[in-house]
Amino acid sequence: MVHIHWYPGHMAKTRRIIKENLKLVDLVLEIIDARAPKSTHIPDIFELIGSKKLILIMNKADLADEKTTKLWKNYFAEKGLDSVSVNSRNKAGFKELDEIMQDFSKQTKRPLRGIVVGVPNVGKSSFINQIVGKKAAKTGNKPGITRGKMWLKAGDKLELLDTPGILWPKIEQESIGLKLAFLGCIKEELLDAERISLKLIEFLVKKHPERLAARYKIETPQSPVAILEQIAKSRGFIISGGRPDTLRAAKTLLKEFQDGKLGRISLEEPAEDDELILE
Ligand SMILES: Nc1nc2c(ncn2[C@@H]2O[C@H](COP(=O)(O)OP(=O)(O)OP(=O)(O)O)[C@@H](O)[C@H]2O)c(=O)[nH]1
Ligand SMILES: [Mg+2]
Repeated sequence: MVHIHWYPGHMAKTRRIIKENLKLVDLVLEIIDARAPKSTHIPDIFELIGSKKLILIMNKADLADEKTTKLWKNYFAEKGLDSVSVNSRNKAGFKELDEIMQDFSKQTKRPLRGIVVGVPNVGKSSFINQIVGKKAAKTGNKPGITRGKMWLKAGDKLELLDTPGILWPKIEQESIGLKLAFLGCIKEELLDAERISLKLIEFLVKKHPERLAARYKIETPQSPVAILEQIAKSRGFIISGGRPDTLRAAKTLLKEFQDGKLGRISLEEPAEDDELILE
């Protein structure tokens, strides 16, 4: 099991901020990672936002398998939920989001007010920067960078509140915890990088052995531990006594996976598991 100790104080504060600001907003933009739309989704979002309009933003779509992202879009549509796939680095997909918001804004006679929520590191700040059109919110590749709160103007039709990432209380399934770890949504200090990377290797061997082999110039029909050692050796990560530095290899693999260096890879498909609690 992935043992993660969340920060209950910080989390309760985030939830309180969101609840306090909900009465001010017309819609909630939940940023999720397109590579794992289920696992990066806040499980009890509706408990938190009540009947506010929700739009699911599948961010980092450039790193996910395109076909799988389409399956997710259909899946959400079947549940009656609006979703868009976007890339917050180059603004791809933002036009479709604009259209959804235009449609929705016909109901109000003033600029829409929205709130952006999501688990750590899914790209909330990057998304806001793109939609606001200038470097407004701080971004970084480590979870938990955003702290305070602020309202930002996104053109004359929308105003957004940036919030810290929500940390949710329990990861009830090990697979969800693992995917969050693979995607960098959990603070590195809280993780056993080697153990997580062995799980990632298991997944890659099953689904994309050729990519693992090609990137690290290794043979894949081996145990995950042997593969991790091979990665260390092929990168020249050696510690005293000539032993492979598997911790460094583990961190490298995780980082490179997160950055899409192994290609576009989705971690889950809607058909695999229908336990997504969206209603
Ligand atoms: N490839 C790709 N990378 C992205 C995208 N959006 C964000 N990133 C990267 O993901 C990392 C995290 O982005 P942030 O915008 O800081 O994420 P956040 O959700 O605000 O993170 P916290 O505030 O720490 O919870 C950064 O390295 C971004 O450059 C995207 O659409 N595609
Ligand atoms: Mg942020």
